[in-house]
Amino acid sequence: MKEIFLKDYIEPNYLIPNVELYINILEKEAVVTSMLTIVKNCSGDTPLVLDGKELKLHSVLLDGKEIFDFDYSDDKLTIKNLPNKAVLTTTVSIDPYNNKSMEGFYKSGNILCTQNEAEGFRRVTFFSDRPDVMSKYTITVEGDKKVFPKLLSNGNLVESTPIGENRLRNKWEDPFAKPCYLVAIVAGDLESITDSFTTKSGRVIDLEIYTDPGQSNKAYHAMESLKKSMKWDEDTFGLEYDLDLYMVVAVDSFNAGAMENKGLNIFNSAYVLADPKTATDSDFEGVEGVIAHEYFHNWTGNRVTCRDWFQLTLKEGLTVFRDQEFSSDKTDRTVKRISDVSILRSHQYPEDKGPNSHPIKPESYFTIDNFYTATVYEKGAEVIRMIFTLLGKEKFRAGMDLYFKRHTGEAVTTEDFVSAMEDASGFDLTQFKRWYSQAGTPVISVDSSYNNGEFTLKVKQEIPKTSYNCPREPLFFPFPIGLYDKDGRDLTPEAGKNLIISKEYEEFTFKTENRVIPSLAQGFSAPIEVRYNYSTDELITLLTADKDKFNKFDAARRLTMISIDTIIGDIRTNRECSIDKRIIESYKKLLTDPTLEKRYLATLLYIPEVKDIALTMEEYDFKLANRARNIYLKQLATELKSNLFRLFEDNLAIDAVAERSIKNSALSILSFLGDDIAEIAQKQFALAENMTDYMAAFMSLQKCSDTVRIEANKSFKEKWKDNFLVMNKWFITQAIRDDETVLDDIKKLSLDELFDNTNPNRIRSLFGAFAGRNSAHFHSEDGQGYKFIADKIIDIDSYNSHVSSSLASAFQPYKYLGEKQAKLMKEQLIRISQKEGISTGLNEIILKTLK
Ligand code: HT7
Ligand code: ZN
Repeated sequence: MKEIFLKDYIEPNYLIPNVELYINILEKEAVVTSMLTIVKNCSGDTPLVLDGKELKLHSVLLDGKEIFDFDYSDDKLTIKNLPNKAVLTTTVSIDPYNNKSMEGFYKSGNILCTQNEAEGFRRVTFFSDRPDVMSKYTITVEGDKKVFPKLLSNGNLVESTPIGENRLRNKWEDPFAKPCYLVAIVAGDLESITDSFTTKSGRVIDLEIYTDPGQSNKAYHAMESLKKSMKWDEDTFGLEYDLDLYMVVAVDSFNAGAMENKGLNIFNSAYVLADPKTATDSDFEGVEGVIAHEYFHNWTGNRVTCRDWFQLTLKEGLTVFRDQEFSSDKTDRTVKRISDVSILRSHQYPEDKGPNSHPIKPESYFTIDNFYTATVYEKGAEVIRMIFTLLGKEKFRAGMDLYFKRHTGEAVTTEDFVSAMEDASGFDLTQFKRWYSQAGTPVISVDSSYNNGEFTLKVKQEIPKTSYNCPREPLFFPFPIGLYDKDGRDLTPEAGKNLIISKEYEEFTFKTENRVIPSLAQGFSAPIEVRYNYSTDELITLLTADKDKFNKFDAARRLTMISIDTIIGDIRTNRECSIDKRIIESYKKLLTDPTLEKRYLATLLYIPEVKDIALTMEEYDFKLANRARNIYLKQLATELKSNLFRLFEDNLAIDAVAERSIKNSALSILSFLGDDIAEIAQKQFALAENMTDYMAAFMSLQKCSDTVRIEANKSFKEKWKDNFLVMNKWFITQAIRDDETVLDDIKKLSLDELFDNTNPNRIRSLFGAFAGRNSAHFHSEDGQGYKFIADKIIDIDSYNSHVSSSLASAFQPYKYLGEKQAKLMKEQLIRISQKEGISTGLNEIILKTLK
């Protein structure tokens, strides 16, 4: 394993301004001929070293003449004594049909497609596989026209030629230079829907979405989302699409969500196909968000790309920020913010406490595949959001304009981005830049005092020690606050709205007539953990009165966590458990408050995941966390039963997102009453005309007695067995069931004819959901959960290291487990590490976890 360091970056020794690629798809292999224009970019007689993985080399030609003086070993092709400029032609064979890694050129169902980010292109042909080598590509794809009537690549189709009776050859040209990770090739019998978008300068862009035959009628929502994204990027950032054609292809086998290849996005079908019968409201939002994200990459990622992979957050953090803003504008800003922060808290915060903690811009890696993380993406987006908050909307926009003016067509660094922001705004971001190089979730402990008409907040910031070795200097971030009196009157002074924290310890004093209640870091102003010793009454006041809707939600979250924490204490000391009556009463008021938006009210009915609770414990005890959660939710459901039933019934009549959201949130809490809800859930399950209601009812039926549950399981499977995406939901539901028998069921399901252990979506739905979302049973006391997942990781790693490595993140809590659980987990970690031939990516995760 070789560690790669940012400090070792050097410019490429050779540039490749032009690439001509011929891909000839045959029955058993594809033959790839590439003609690279190579230009020396260094002095001396440095050899040319190209990357190439699992390529069967046929020939190497230099300026048209075959040469033999080269070396192809350890995934590198080395050629010495090159002139300053030459055309290098290589011909290789690759086998897309048996490429289960899903990197490079591979088969998904009946479609052949590529996934080249981060380092897949080296599996297609010999190339300098790094993002700062930018080339103009002409790509010709040839194949049997019956099997592959559609042959697609980046840019514009410039020639389409029948070859004899059976074959077709399509030539594509992309006028914009790009790194090789953005190259895409697709071949298949594809159906499509088409549309167009007229840009602000009047150019007409053809839009095409391709799917498997019979599926394209589910792509209309994706198409609408694409057009909305194009318009939003023009309106918000002045960014116009630059090619004449934008294509999206949906495939069922894909390692991630989607890929932003220039002009030819390739998507996991889960983020393209959606109709109300088969997709939930949340799936619809997922499609809109991912379509937007990949489209926005056209500028933040493609036209301005990363100099090296350490800069990944340059494109990912910024593009996530952009897609979050888009979705906020298109849906409900507060609800979206709460959902984004919840993802950050339940994925990125644990990552920061775990073995793979890293700053948004790491300084070293063994394989970059392990850094497509919540830290680089979601925390990266929070860092951009802080710049946005600090600079304000206009200056942020000026910074973006300057960034594109300076860097379009270049491969740049995060420093280049921050410099553009500073230069355009005059805002000094020197200290702020520490966010790029420091890991860990800062803990902001706030204390308050009241004396002689002065309310003082004492703010202390601590950067925790993490598994990543880096400085822990004070950070600079916005910290807007509100102040409320005990009756909920808003007394926020103007000065409170623009507070900034920059030191380890700071005090802020406000003149108030009485002691007040602070609402801190409003809007979740920074990716920090705010600690303040609120009393239950203070939180209830904020829950009732806080005008900052994020912090109003956060008051509900804090009250829930306090209730569960109290129950944990009660269980530990054998006391009777009960939820504070004041909390119940305040919920009753909320549930009947007509001024609250329904979707927002649904977020206030906050249900934490078991791991969110365990994370607050010094030593993670998932079983106890699960027990306390169940007790809490059952009591909440009992106390609020009539209110929740009323809420459920009052929202039955209108079939719209908001009504479905509040109705099903009520049902979800009521489901902790077990068979009491069987009747209403069965009715909804039988009559539902949309997947949102159907799934909500199905999930609730999982909590009923076995006969009711098994009946629902059978009926679901029978109805949807032929729908790949809907069946993923069924597998997830089975995997996250809270029951001692769940692992035995999962073992049986892994042999089910509908299960395919080479399909990443299926793996994530069954094994990933069990390991990541069924904490109570994955961490079972007999260690069988660990053993089962370890077996799967070992097996999957032999063909798909991306999926095996991400499954291995389930072992992240290792260092926080009690002695007995830790010993059981360690046995499995060691077993994996000792397996011969495990991938570099998996090895990196396991060794870091064991450290
Ligand atoms: N930029 C894309 C990253 C991606 C990826 C990374 C590793 C392995 C497979 C992958 N598929 C797509 C996705 C995005 O952020 O838009
Ligand atoms: Zn992205």
